[in-house]
Amino acid sequence: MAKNTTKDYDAKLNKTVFSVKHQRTFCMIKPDGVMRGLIGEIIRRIEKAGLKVVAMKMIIPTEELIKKHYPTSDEAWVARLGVKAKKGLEGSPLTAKDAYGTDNDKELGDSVVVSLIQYMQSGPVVAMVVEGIQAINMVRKLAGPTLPFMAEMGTIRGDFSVDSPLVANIEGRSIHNLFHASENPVEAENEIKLWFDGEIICDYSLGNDDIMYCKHY
Ligand code: IDP
Ligand code: MG
Repeated sequence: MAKNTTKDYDAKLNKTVFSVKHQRTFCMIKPDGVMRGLIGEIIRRIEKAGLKVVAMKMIIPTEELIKKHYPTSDEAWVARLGVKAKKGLEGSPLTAKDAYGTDNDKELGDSVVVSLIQYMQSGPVVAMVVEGIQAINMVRKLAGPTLPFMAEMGTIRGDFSVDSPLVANIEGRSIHNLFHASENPVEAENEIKLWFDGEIICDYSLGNDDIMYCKHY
């Protein structure tokens, strides 16, 4: 069996470092973010962290695109939305049945999906592909958790919203949380393919690369 040479090792290491440094994620400024004039503010935060926007466009998504983006035919995913909505009631005097007329996770998730489609078509969105070290986790960190009233200050959702499912679900609307970011590598890959299928994703260097990382891969 061939022995691993230092050269093989270096090549493997370079490849690994390359894939970490050039990880790509999908993110999107939702209609409330666009209509509140926060496009620049949100992109500024992405760039300030050292991440790079490598593709971008503004569109009003079709219902078909939204349904593909959110796996609305996946029962487990829909039920997870219901669980999240219930979590938002923790600490309030209301039960899920009081607030939503049901405590069934799937039924609750289904009503969230309907309002989510309306929300995502209420205006244009800015869809982006962002690249950089651990970009998926980094952009989620910049976004903050789903429910703005629980999101820390300093995050996009925490700084620009106080929305809570307690109010949103009773009003029959989606949580307005300004921004979407892929949660994991599988979501990132699917969402980039869905939103930028066949479109050019740009390859360029940032002026800070030399100072931040010293070495090019
Ligand atoms: P994420 O956007 O943080 O990844 P998901 O659980 O994937 O959160 O939910 C997708 C979107 O559905 C959320 O960003 C939010 O706009 C909406 N949403 C989530 N939970 C609720 C809810 O309880 N009520 C209304 N809308 C919700
Ligand atoms: Mg999600």
